[in-house]
Amino acid sequence: MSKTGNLSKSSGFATRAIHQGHRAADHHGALNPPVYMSSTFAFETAEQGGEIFAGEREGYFYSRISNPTLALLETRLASLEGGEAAVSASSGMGAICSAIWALVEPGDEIITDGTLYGCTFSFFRESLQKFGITITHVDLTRPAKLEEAINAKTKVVYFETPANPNMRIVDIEAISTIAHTVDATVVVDNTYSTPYLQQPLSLGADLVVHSATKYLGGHGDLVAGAVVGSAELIQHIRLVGLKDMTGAVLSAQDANLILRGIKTLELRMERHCDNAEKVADYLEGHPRVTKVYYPGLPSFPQHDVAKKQMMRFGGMVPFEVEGGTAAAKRLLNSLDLITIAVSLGDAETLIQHPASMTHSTYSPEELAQYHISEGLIRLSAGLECIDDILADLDAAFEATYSADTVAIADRRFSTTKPEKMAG
Ligand code: 4LM
Repeated sequence: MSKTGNLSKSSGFATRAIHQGHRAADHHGALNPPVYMSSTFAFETAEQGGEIFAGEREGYFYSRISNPTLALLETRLASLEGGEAAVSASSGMGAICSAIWALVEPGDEIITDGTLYGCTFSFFRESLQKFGITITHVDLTRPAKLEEAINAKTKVVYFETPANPNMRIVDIEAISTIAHTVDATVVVDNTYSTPYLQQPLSLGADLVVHSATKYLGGHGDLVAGAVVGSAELIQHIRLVGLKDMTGAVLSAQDANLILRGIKTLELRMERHCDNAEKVADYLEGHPRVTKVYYPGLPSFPQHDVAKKQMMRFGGMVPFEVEGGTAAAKRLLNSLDLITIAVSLGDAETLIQHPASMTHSTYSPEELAQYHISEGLIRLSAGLECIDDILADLDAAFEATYSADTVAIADRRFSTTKPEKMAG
């Protein structure tokens, strides 16, 4: 709320997350803003409608272009990311596609890191390449590699940091500096960090994209996305990428749920980080765990870069266990409280197997090439009591590696198939 609804940049993160952009006096004193469930907006005269369409007068006219509830969410997200403007979308993929389609033309090149969310990877590799855009995967954890690859055709440099699913960290400042030598637009997917932990625009990136389905919404009850950046770029993405190319507009109901979600983003992220740190410590000390990929661990290879650009290290804890994929699946099946599901950033602790789920868009060769192990397990630390999360993991490890479980699983694997086939 706040009387003016327009807080200064020096106001704290949580204060802006709760108040920015809402002036109660404009809405009968309502503490919470009304939800504008309207696809279209009435004009008082034909002339007024024409002027609004021509951009000569401010006003709403159709919710695919803008809507007051979406506008409030966009104002708030822009403030939290430190951008001039934002545009919301009906999914993270809707946001990414709307931004990228608006930035490139046939003949252009996009450089991306090879580790990306599975559908972002297939969007670049399959969808965009069909339209004459070259996609070059470069190891962006090594800025010198970008220096070698970048050229006059490079229009976009795109990455996630931490990257889904293996937490590779890209130095946003170093990559942005190199990308700007050829005026490429730097796009960072900040879904894993949220603006509470990391603000890519302040480190030189041009655009931030989000799957708001995750931490921003925070409750697993909606699918949404957003792009944040300069007013000029966002206007172009709204009027070309979103309005004409994807039409991926967010519903006002879901925008309202995200507005509610981000009021508690700071509190939730602190708890996600607390729980993830404890899970990472537990896993690192477990004799059956062969690798833990958590940037907060001093053993993580890019711990220093993460420390430089992130306030804390997020809620995602990928790891590998002894016995590879078969043991990984047994572990998942042995859990009770922790839910087997894709997505992340919810109140519930979620766990999944990227090679067969979120990253099944990668071929086995691509998984190997881009450092995504076939046996990798990805845990999204929820908000439950940490003792209960650890107890569930403990019981599942016990069940997975007890001599009986292994023997039964092995017997089932080696006998049932041939018998069935013979019958
Ligand atoms: C998942 N992720 O990983 P929508 N960017 C990142 C993501 O992780 C995702 C998207 C964009 C998962 C979904 C099943 C870093 C999604 C795409 O799903 O379109 O909102 O976001 O489990």
